[in-house]
Amino acid sequence: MGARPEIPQLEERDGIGWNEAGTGGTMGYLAGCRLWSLPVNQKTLEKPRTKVKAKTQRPPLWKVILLNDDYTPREFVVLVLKAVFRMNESHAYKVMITAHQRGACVIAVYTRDVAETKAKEATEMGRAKGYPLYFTTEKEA
Ligand code: TYC
Repeated sequence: MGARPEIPQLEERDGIGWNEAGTGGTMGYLAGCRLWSLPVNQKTLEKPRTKVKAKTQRPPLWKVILLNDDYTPREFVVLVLKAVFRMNESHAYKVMITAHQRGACVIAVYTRDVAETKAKEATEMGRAKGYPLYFTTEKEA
């Protein structure tokens, strides 16, 4: 014979009360007496046991990458970086020279939509002048 299960503490012993603490089910009480109990899956009155956690997921970020080429004038690359990526002169120059020396340079990260739009816009500025200037995007690891 196992020990009788302990009657859980009631919030309300007079009148019909509900108790769920540690029971794994719901029990009904009247004047301190247990009238019935329901297993978890038959409960008709149920309070959420856990707080709903609001998950605010950040969108993944995408890199915009500037590729070097042999034809686009340096000043033009700087002009595009300033216009499309809102860089100041010295930052734009540093980015341009990094791409020039290393072959490519990550310019900035944005949401996918913004990254793709800016890369297209910047590439198009070069194309309009007949330059092979190219900006691409890549999902951040
Ligand atoms: N390499 C080019 C030149 O010497 C300049 C340049 C720099 C072009 C960076 C593209 O992403 C680039 N005129």
